[in-house]
Amino acid sequence: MIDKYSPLPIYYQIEEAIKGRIEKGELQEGEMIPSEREYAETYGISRMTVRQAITNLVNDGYLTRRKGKGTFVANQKIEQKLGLTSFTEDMKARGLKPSTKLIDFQVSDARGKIASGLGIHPGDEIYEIQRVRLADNIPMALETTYLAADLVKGLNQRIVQGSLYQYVEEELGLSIDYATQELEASVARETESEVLRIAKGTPVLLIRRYTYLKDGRPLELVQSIYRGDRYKFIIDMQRG
Ligand code: 16G
Repeated sequence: MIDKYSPLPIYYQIEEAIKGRIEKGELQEGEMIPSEREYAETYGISRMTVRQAITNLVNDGYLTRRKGKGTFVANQKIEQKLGLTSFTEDMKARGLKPSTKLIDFQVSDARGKIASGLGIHPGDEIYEIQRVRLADNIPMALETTYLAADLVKGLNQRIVQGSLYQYVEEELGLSIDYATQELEASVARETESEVLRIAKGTPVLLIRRYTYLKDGRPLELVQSIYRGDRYKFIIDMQRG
């Protein structure tokens, strides 16, 4: 499989071979890969070369090293297209079971940026909801959602443990139309790391979404922390 006369560096060829096996499912998530020594012997190359290939795959998120144990195939990330979909829809479309752990549900008074973002007056009532979103029981994101109580009528704890978008569209008959979203790199703080079951300081994606209805009224402000080891967002772009 390795071509020593190829212009492609040997470490790169090894990298592609391992990646290929992961993509074909010959090496499964969580499976331990052969040791550097084994690879070196199989391919008749130096351990240094193998190490370089493995380090690159670790850096690219294909493999993870566990101290004193070995190198394993990393969990593959969920690829999410940036469309105006809900968490429930996204997970179902992937054949994963969505669930929600409600952390907080409060009715409070709108203040500052939240009031202006929701197009309401300071002091107007809002729902402030904090939810951990899980896929097949694995925590994926921590979401804090703000909604105007006057617009999203009758919301309760039970409803937000299911799909908020489904309630808004099917029960309230409102048409969700568009959103703007900001994406930023960040690291998990103490509370976030606990609920997402990741180490403190792990890279995460911070997303802010402002969603609007067809008539232009703001529906929600959402701040989410997505696990960087589980998620990648894909943006389609077109010129012109
Ligand atoms: C997604 C949205 C969030 C929305 C939620 C509704 C992002 C970054 N966020 O998580 O804005 O509130 O879906 O999901 O995509 P639900 O209908 O399952 O409650």
